[in-house]
Formats: sequence, structure tokens, C-alpha cells
Amino acid sequence: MSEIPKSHPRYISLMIREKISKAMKDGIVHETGLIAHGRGEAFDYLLGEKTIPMADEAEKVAAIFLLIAKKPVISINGNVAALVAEECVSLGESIPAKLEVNLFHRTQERIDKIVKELESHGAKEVYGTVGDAQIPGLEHDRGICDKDGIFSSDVVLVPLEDGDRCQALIDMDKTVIAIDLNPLSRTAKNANITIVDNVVRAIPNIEKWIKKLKNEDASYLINIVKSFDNNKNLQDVLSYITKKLA
Ligand code: PTJ
Repeated sequence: MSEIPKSHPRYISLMIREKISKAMKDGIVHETGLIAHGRGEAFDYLLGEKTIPMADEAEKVAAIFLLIAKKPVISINGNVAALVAEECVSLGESIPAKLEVNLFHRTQERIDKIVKELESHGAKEVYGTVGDAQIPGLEHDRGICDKDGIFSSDVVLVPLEDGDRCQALIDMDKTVIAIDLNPLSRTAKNANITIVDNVVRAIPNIEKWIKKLKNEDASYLINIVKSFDNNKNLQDVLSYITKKLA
């Protein structure tokens, strides 16, 4: 990695770029993942590169859905593995939830590399290598998934998602929690719970909420979920950004 002095005003953002760039050279991130990252950076800049209150609220609700789920799964792609592999393993253990590698640009080589990356951070079992099921309505490799993983899940956490798969999972009656810095994306609009935050902040913050809420009474948790309105939350995010620009 190139040397970036800690005193640089954009140190964190530049370090994240370095991670993505290295992971692309290592074959974990697809080259278009760099473009996706750049788009994310632009939206993160508009948010002030911090977890805004609406994101924190969505992260809390996401934690509750993951806690009350019977078969929760965290979907992992190249960018997520590059940025938060360790944090996803830790989140999976805290819920507990399965991890499944599910790629837009699917190759066996990338799947194997991402599985190894997750295992190097302590993952004991990673789904996504079998590919013995198909998400209905998706005519693309991204529809391939594991029968014992995403296919039979009830709640799926999908960081950095493409809109079509998000909708297809909802059509399968799954609850979809999306993490997407772009509040205008199809994924953001389609998901049941949309977290407009950077994965590097969102994943650890969901885990913080898991730990805080794990022993709470079910009726208390259900009341929090009932009072959450995803469309309103997204509108509030857009108002937050526009006020910041004014
Ligand atoms: O690894 P693969 O093969 O599964 O491919 C992954 C990418 C990301 C290339 C693929 O899913 C893709 O093309 O995604 P999109 O359609 O470009 O969408 C990515 C979305 O994630 C965009 O709306 C970005 O704003 C958002 N995004 C990018 N970086 C981050 C992010 N959201 C949260 N945290 C980030 N760090």
C-alpha cells in the first residue's frame, strides 16, 4: 500500500481506497467495484462521512430484524470482503447469522478467494460455493445461491446491492436489509430496511445494536420495528442532505 500520512485530512477515505485498490489487484474486488466505490464516496461526502441519525435508527431496526429472524444471512460481495470481512464475521457470530458469498460478477476463482478471506478472519462456515439454488426471476449468475443459505433464509442483509436482486429477494417474501450510500438507488427504494451509511461504519454499528438489544424483551423490540417507516427514513435522509447543501 502507498504511504499516506495520518495527518492527511482525508486519511480514512484514502486508506479505504487503498484497501479497495489492493483487493482488486488480489482478485477479490471486481474492476467495476472501483466504480461502485467511487459513487459511494460521492454520497458519503454529502453525508459528512459519518453515521447520520437516520442511519443509526435504520441500523438499530436492522439489528432487531436480524435478532428475531429464524434464518438470517449476510450476503458478501467483493467490495464488502475488501472493506469489512472481519467485521462481517464478527457480526455473523454475534447474531448468529450465516455468511454467503454472492457475486454480481460470479467466478469460482473470486468466490474461493472471498471465502478464504472470510476464513482468515475466523469464519467457520461460508456459504455460496455450492450454488445449488436459483433466485426466481433473475436471469443472471447473481441469481445463483445456496439452498441452505440465502435461498432458505428469512432475513437477508445485503450490503452494496444491485436493485434487481433486492427486488427478487423481496418477491421471495424475504425481509431485505440494504446498506447503500445512495438513497436514490433502486436498492435503497426497494429494500424493507435501507441503511444509508458506509459499510465500514454500518456493519460495526449494527453489531453494537445487536449487543445492546440481545437481551431485551421481544415485545419491546417489536414495538421499535412497528414504529419504523422506511420511506419516511429515506425522505429524512434526502432532507438531511439537501439542508446540508443549502
Ligand atoms: O463483487 P461483485 O461481483 O458482486 O460486484 C459488486 C459491485 C459493487 C461491483 C456490484 O454489486 C455493482 O455494480 O453495484 P452497483 O450497482 O454499482 O451498486 C453499488 C451501490 O453501493 C452504489 O449505489 C454505491 O453508492 C453503493 N456503495 C459503494 N460503496 C459503498 C456503498 N454503499 C455503502 N458503503 C460503501 N462503502
